[in-house]
Amino acid sequence: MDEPKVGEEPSVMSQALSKQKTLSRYVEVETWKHRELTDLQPVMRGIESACRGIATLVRRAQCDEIAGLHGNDGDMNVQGEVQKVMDVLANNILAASMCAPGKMDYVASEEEEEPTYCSAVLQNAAFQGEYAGVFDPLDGSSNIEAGLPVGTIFGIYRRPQLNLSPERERDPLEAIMQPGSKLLASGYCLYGGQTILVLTLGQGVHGFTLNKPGGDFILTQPNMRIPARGQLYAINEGSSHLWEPKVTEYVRRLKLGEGEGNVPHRTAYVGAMVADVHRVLVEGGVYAYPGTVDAPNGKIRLLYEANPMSMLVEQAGGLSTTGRQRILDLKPTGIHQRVPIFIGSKEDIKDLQALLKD
Ligand code: AHM
Ligand code: MG
Repeated sequence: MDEPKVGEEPSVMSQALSKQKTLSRYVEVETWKHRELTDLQPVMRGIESACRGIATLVRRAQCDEIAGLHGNDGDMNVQGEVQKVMDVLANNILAASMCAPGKMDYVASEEEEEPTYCSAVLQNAAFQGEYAGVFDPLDGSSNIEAGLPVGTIFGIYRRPQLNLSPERERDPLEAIMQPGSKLLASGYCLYGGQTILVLTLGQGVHGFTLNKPGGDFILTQPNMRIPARGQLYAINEGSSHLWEPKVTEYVRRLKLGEGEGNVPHRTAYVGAMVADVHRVLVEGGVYAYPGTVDAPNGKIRLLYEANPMSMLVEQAGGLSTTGRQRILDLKPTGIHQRVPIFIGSKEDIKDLQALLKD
């Protein structure tokens, strides 16, 4: 893609701009090529608009005094975590934007105990859509008050076509209780120095950057591929005394670069999965949130965080595992289930799998 250069004639500049591929153009072309994805086009437009809106809110959070807690002392969400005003706002924006195009049946969010049915949002009791969405509306929201990066994570499933007898009721949650390998699309928006939307429709991973507030997402990182080995790891080392010994040993080997072809890894931890996984996707390495003695399944939610991120990273040539099982093969047992996760460069993750097998 030709980038306009500072000082170039305006005509050269506008020609270069006209060649830039936008997210909506990319989605349009992909959904023409893959007919089974056609109806995803309006859903993606909804997500794009939500990311744009949340980016604006994040930028203004301090000035508009919405960086703090929700409710008097902070309301709790279903995870037992204190909610921020921004968690609630981002949640409402995403639910409304995903339902508005009239294609989604329901959306399930990290912030809500039960899924939101789009029939209620659309005020049409008879409405049934063909897709279901999952999202973490504001990942890493504890970063908000300090003005540090946060993100949005999303995934989209098709509702399975089941031949049920009339008397057997459909399980309303059947779509999102499928393994992550059934995701049709997933992605994240990173609200940092720039707003970046990274997407997979199952045909590779592409990164788009918002060119100005309220503007277009421009394809800036086509065909993202994660290096086979990295040189960094992102993990909350404050919990290392609570890890299983083999995880401690794995991190020791990462640091020292022990093992065939390994190199010393430095540590870098933002504390927002979207930002940490984005850096791993670009530079290679490992993001991990292991289980601990007091929380054996760790903190990361399977439906809203682990599965969409695992689809993206696998599509970019990486791996994602609990340490013992591929994340995308897990059959969910609950909509707010948590899982330990190690995700990133193929060779780095294979070292962990080998260590845990011994
Ligand atoms: P959240 O979705 O409630 O913000 O929690 C998930 C976040 C991840 O983005 C991040 O990697 C992790 O929690 C950080 O947790 P900790 O402070 O325990 O390291
Ligand atoms: Mg999160």
